[in-house]
Amino acid sequence: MIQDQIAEMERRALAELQATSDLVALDEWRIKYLGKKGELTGFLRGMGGLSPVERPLVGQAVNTAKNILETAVAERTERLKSAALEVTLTRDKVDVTLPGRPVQVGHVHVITKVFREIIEAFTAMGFQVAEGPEVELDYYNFQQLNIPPGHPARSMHDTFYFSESVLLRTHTSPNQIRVMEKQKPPVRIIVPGKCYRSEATDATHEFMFMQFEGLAVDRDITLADLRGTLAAFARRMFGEERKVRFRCDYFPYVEPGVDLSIDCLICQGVGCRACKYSGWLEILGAGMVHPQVLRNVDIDPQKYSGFAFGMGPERIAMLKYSIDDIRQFYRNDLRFLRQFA
Ligand code: FA5
Repeated sequence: MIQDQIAEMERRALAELQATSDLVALDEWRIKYLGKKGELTGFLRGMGGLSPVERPLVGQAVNTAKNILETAVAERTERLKSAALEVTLTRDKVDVTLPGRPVQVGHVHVITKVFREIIEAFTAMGFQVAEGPEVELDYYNFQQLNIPPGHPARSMHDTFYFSESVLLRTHTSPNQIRVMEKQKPPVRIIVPGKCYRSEATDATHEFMFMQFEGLAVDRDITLADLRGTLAAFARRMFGEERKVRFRCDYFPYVEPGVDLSIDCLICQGVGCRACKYSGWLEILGAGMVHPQVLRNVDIDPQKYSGFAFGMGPERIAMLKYSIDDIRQFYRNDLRFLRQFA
């Protein structure tokens, strides 16, 4: 009897189902018994040759078997899935009590440290911080600062040019013009940033270095204000006992021009490589803003005067930490840099 064959097939299918151990085997089982060409459908296909009396009985037996097998396979699928999940959970178990991996924490670069100290020193005196571009126009870097094409002062700056009119700024002084074009007196700003000069490096010269431009323009500003401001800065940075030396210097955009040196902390003024055996280390150039520079930005030099300075934080860091070669800062030698953690 066909019903017996169906019952036999059902027993076999259930036994095989119990033997399946993973989802792939389950799929194969499903195709074999419940698929379009599976054994169960085979019984339905053979129903054409049955008598009208047998047909509903066999149909019912097939449906019952189908229900039983579908329920069984659904249960088996669930069981195998949760067994697989169990295996994954056990295998990938995270022990939350284990100590974490140590995270490497860096620290700021020594120049950044000095940079921040300089900013604090000047903002405490009422200066504001401004910024300008590193890729600069000849117009701002030279022309508006009284350095027209062919001026001998250009040879003091070994310039990296992109084109006749575009260059890498050689100093932060172009920001004097940029700021005064937009802001009329009173002006009190500092502009930190990178500068570039195509020059041979030595213990005190890099081809890329930082500068801080300072500019104060108002009524009645005198050289005494410049001296007082810079001396106050030097004492805050290096201590009350520091010796400060002003000397005449020439910059076409100031009149008069000065440079400021500090007695060399590295050799205590005796003479060393860093101070070129002079006992002094120059940290900045400065002066009273040239009347023509003020006129260039439509500020009346009869009414207003100002001072400007440009200092190198690397030189300040050298003094502060007794470093006798500026090139150490950008070599990225961690043995050197970690000293300043
Ligand atoms: C200037 O660059 C002027 N613009 C400064 C200035 C501003 C004068 C405003 C007057 C008014 P000087 O070339 O001397 O001047 O550079 C100023 C400072 O920048 C130096 O004292 C030094 O601290 C630093 N500096 C200059 N060239 C280098 C270099 N190659 N490497 C490291 N630091 C440098």
